[in-house]
Amino acid sequence: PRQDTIALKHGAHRMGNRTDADMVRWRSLRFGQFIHWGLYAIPAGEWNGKTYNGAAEWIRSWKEMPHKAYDQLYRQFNPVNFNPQQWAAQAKAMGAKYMIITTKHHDGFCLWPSKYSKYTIAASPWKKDLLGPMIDAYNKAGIDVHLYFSIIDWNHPDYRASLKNAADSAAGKRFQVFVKNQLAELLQRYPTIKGFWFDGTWDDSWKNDGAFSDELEQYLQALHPGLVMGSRLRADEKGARHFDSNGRLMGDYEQGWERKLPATIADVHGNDWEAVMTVPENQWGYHAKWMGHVKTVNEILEMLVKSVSLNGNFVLNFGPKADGTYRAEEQQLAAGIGEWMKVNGAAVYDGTYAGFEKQDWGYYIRKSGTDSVYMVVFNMPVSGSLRVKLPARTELTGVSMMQGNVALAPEWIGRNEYFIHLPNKQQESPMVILLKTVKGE
Ligand code: JFZ
Repeated sequence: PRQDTIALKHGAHRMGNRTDADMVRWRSLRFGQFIHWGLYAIPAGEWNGKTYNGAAEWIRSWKEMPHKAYDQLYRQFNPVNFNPQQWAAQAKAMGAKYMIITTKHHDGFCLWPSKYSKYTIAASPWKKDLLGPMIDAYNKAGIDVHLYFSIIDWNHPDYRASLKNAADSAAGKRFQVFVKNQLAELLQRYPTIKGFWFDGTWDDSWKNDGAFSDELEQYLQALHPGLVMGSRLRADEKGARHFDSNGRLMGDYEQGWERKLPATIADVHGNDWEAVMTVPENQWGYHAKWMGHVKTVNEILEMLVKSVSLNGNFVLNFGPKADGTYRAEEQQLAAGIGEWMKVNGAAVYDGTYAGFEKQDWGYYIRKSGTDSVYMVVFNMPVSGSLRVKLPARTELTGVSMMQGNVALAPEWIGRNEYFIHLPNKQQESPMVILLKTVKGE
């Protein structure tokens, strides 16, 4: 291993990926659901007859919407059609194995009745906890739950983006205690959660106190051993985020893949990673008027498969409406993804980088620790023939189509290359072929 050049107290504390059971589990799940739900679902990207072109959950920062108006929305938050069992059933049918829910976004509104804030679900007409029933329903459906938590808090009087004087510093200290209290409260109330997904950590007040985020991470690990937390939480003592000043990843996985994916395995530097993706261009919370391209089932499947083929997890975002229901586009998308996953999910779960030379037809995924390699075909060649080049000292012992378990006879091209000829060149969705291999001399 290369030598670190800078001595750091609050840099990375681990070399390489975590190998414990909780992390192995997280890594095997591969497909997650993100949910952005909060007060921003009420204006839904519109105020006073005007449409906000930014992300719906950021509407409070729009000059057209007075803070005062936004900060009264909690008086209307009443998701009468909220059905956590239905939410969990939809996620399960889609094939998601974990879920990340916004406990508190930048606006500071808490979906749980936090005893450290008055700005919570308890003050709304709904009154009751939303997180507890949601976590229970998802867990019952066999889905792990992680909690999104924004450090930026537009509602808290002590939050400062930067600390400019002694009064700011004092407020900053109080704010840190508040954050610690809320996180401990979440762990205490919801002991089945598997991790935190931190956000809103880019302000100077946070970046310039690497000691605090380091201690916070260790404090949470001690309260709840095995917790999974990404690289967005911490900064080192020089203000470097995600990667410390020596270029080493902080946290359990790289959390910077936001609405973008790595292109090749070299881009992930051997680290665990997760990508989060919106359905339209850039909307996380519910926006009544989606702008720009809306991703299709096949586009999402390709992103999921590509992520897994490069050792990553893929998380698809949903933005439920204020009444607790999902827009039709999201319901249809979830159902369409689920249809494919039902047949082909085995290629995704517990999938890893295969170590095969990439071909233009799509992606290889290796079932972790085995000689089973899936080919997921997104770009069918007009010839109907798929080229496979085996790595050195690998033999092909079986080829079959996932759908219907139909055996195929590969044609040997020469050296270590084969063609797989497909009976049908027409395909409406990505098709999967399973290769069985053995290691030779
Ligand atoms: C943040 C939030 O501001 C946004 O509302 C949403 O919750 C999203 C998941 O996270 O937005 C970001 C954060 C980081 C990057 C981009 C948008 N980034 O690192 O490129």
